[in-house]
Amino acid sequence: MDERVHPEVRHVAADIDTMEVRGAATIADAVARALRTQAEESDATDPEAFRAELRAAARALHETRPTAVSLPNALRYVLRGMSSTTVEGLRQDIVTSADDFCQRLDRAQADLGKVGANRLRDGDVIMTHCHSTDALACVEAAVEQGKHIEAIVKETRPRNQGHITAEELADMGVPVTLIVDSAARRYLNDVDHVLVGADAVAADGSVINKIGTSGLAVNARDRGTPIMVASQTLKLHPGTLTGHTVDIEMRDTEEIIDEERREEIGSPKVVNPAFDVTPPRYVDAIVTERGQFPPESIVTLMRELFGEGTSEPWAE
Ligand code: RUB
Repeated sequence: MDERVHPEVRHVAADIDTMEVRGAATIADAVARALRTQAEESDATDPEAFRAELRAAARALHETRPTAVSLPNALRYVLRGMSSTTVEGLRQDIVTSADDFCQRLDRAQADLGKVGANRLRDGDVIMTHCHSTDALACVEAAVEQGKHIEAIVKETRPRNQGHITAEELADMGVPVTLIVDSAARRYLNDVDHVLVGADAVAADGSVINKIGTSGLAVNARDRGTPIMVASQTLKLHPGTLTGHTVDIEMRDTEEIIDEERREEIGSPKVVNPAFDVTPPRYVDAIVTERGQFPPESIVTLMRELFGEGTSEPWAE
């Protein structure tokens, strides 16, 4: 790694890589704070060296995981704050834009939660997949409105993020039933809403989220169960406006099976994609802090927010 990258930033990058820090919004918050640290600790003596150091830190953070677009969107937001002509000025620019970003993130999640809560009725049962802070914000807001919500939580192999969801729902006072992923279809009849988050939303309204989301959505559509995606606008993928596709992360196969067991069962090839793509026709609503959108109209919001495309300010 580039030697200009501060040890604390390396630490954050390693935590994202190993999923100690995970989930699109949490990753975005962590990288914004990491750039703030890099700026505060920088001993660059001229503005160009300072800018180059910040770009190096951003690249190190960007290389960790490829799918959650909140990560590059966060880097872009913070780096674009640099407008001063002195090192001290630039340092303050980064501190201000990182703080502003983290505050906006929190506010967006709270606002999104209120929109999502309006879709939930008293007595509703939701089914969740993985762990999404945006999705849980909707449940939390509904509970705060006095609604009784129950949840069927998919465990989400191989990393079992469903356990985190179960724990956080229990803390909100929501009764939880934990199921293995393959039991989802069986229990969809008991469910009023499938509620998931997003790592990225493409210009055509496709939702990129934890592997298994698309199968759940297809099954839910078959059963007539509405599928709600909680996704603050930070997850909108600007590159898809200009024809880029979203890179799906392939993770270590040891997350699924260890080497010894794999050999015992005849050394099959093992693949471990972390995310999948749910086409817009299986999504009923994308809930953002700007209101809810049918997936087909998300492109209008993207154009408003990003224009026709973006460049990467951390590129050399
Ligand atoms: C997390 C995941 C979450 C989204 C949204 O995957 O797929 O649904 O990131 O989360 P992983 P949030 O565990 O591999 O990071 O709403 O918190 O941004």
